[in-house]
Amino acid sequence: MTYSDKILSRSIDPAVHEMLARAEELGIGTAWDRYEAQLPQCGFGELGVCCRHCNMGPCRISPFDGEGPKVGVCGATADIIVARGLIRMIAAGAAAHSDHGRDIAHTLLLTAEGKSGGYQIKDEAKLKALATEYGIETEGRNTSEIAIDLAKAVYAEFGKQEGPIQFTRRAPEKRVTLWKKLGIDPRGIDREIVEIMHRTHIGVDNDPVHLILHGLRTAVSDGWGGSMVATELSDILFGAPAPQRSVANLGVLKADHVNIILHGHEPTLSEMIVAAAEDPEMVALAEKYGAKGINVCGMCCTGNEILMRHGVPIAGNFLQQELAVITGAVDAMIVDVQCIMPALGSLTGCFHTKFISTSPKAKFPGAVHMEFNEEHAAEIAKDIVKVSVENFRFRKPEMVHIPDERMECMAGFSVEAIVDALGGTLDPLLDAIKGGAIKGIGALVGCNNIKIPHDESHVNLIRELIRNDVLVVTTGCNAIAAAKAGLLLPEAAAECGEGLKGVCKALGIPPALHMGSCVDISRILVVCSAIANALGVDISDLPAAGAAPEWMSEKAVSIGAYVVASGVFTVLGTVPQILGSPVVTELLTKTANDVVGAVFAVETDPSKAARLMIDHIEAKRTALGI
Ligand code: BF8
Ligand code: SF4
Repeated sequence: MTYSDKILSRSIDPAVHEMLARAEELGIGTAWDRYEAQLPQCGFGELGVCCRHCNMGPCRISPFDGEGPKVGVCGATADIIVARGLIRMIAAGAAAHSDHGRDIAHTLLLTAEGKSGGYQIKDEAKLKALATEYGIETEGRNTSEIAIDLAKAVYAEFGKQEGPIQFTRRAPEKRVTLWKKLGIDPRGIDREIVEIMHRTHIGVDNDPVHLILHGLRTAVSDGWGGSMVATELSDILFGAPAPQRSVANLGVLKADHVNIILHGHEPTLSEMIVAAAEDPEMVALAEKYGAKGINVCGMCCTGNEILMRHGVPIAGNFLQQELAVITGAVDAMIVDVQCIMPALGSLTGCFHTKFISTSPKAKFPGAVHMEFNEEHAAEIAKDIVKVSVENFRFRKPEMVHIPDERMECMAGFSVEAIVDALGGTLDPLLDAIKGGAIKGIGALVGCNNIKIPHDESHVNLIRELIRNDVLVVTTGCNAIAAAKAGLLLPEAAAECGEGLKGVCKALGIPPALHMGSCVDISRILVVCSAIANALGVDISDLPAAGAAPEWMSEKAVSIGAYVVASGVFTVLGTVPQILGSPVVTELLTKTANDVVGAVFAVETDPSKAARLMIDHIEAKRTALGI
C-alpha cells in the first residue's frame, strides 16, 4: 500500500498510516486535521506572553523591538507573564500526578480497613519495607495494621503544612541539602500546588526567578512525592512489575473477539477490568454473542500499568486513541482520567463503540458514565465489562479494519526487577558504567505531540543513544513507541554499540528498559539516587541525561521541572511556551546549572538531541574520572 506524503509525514508508524488512510476513506477527521485547522497557532501564545490572570486583560506583550506594549495593564512584563504561565502548568501537572497518587493511597487505606471491593495487598514485602522507611513498627503486627498506618502516613503527605515529604529523603544527601539551601525542599504536596495558584494571582509574586524556584519546589513534590506515592503504593496493591512478554500496536485488536480498550491512567480501574474480563461468566457471555473471547488491551499510561503487571497487550500511545476507534473493532473504550481526547465522544458516535467514562472527576460529551468507586470496584468493573461485551452484537463487520501491525515487546522493569536481572545488586550496572561498556543512562519519557511526526523523535533518539552505548530507560508514551518499534526486545541489542550489546546479551535484557507509566518516572529517580549513593556523588554528577522528545502535557512540564531540579540535564523535543521571556529562557537553559546542577535544552532534531545527551554524558564521565 502506498500513502500520500501528507499521511506519511504524520507518523513513522505503519499502523497509523493505514488508519489515517482509512479515516480519509470514511471522511473522518482526526487530531491531525484539527491541528491543521488551528494553523497558524497564536504567536503570542507560542511565546508564552499572553496573560488572562485577571479581567483587566487579556494582556499580551509585543515580541517586536520598539513596537507595541511591553507590559500588561498591571505592569507585568513578559518575564513575569511567562514565569507565571509556566508554573501554573507545573501546578496542573503536579496536581494530576499527585491526585492519582492520592487515589491509590485512598484505595490502600480502604483495602487495609477491609472496605474496598476486591483489592488485595499483593506485595507484603514492599509494604513492610515502606512502613519501615516511614518509621512505622512492623514487628508482631499484621498486614492490615501496618497498611492502615502506612496509608494514613502517606495520605497525610498531601495535606501537610510542614515537610519533609518522606520519599524526598531517598535523594542523595547532597541533593536534599541543596534543596534546603535553595528553599525548594517541598512541604506538603497540596500546599505547594495551592501556593503556585496564590503566587500567580494578580499582584502577588512578580519576581520571575522567585516564581520559577517555587515551581521547582512544587515539581519536586510531584516527582519525589505524589508520583512516587502512586508508584510505590500501586506496587503494594498490585505487585511490583516484573519483566513480561507482550505485544504492542493496533494489530493487537482481534476481529473475532470482544475488544475492550482501557485508556487513561489509574490502575485501580484497569486492574479490576482486567480481572472482570477473565470472569468465566463474562467469557461465556461473549461466546453467547458469537465472540471467541474477550480481548482487553491498554492505551497510554493505564495500558503501561497493566502491560507491566499482567502482560496485557498495548494498542498504542496518545495519538493512536482515535485510530483505535476507527478500526471499528473496539466494542468499548473505557476511560478514567488524563490524556483522553474529548474528540472520542463524537468519533465513537460514528461507530458502534461504547465510550464509557468512569471517574467521578471526568465526564465527556458522548460518553456513557458508569461511575467507578473503590468500595464496589469488582462489582462495577463486572457491570462495565458486561455492557462492553453486550455491545459486540452491534459491531458492523463491514466497518472493521484492523491494521496487521503488532510487535513483540518486553516490559516491566521496576527497580526491583532491574536489581533481579542484575543478580541481586546494582553492582554489575555500576561496573559496566565504570568500565565504559555502558557510557551512561538516557531517561526517555513523555507524550506524543501533533506538531511533530508521531513517534519519530522517540524512536530515532532511542536508536541513536543505544548505538552509542547509552542504556535507555523509558516510560509513558515513549515506552509505547519503543515497544512498537521493537526496541523493547533483547534482540534489539543488535542495534547497540559493542559495549551495550555485550551487557544486554549477557543479561538477556533489552537496551531500552520499560519502567512504566509517567508516574513511574519516580522509579528512574530511585535508580539514579541508588547509583549516585553507590558512587558517593550527587545525581547531577552522574553520566545520565533525560529527554522528552515529543512532550505536550502539563504533566510533562512538571516532570521536566523535577527531573532538572533533581540534577538531570533534560532535552525537550518540542518548544516550550517560554521563549518570550529572556529571563526565564536564560534561567532554564543556562543559569539553572549553577543553581540545581542541571539545565534544559530545546532541540527538535533527534540526532542533535542525542549528541547533546551523549556529550553531556561524556563530560560527566570525565569529571568523575571514569
Ligand atoms: O501520563 S506520556 S500523552 S499518556 S502525559 Fe499522556 Fe504524555 Fe502519554 Fe501518560 Ni504521560
Ligand atoms: Fe493583564 Fe496583569 Fe491582569 Fe495579566 S494580571 S491580565 S498582565 S492586568
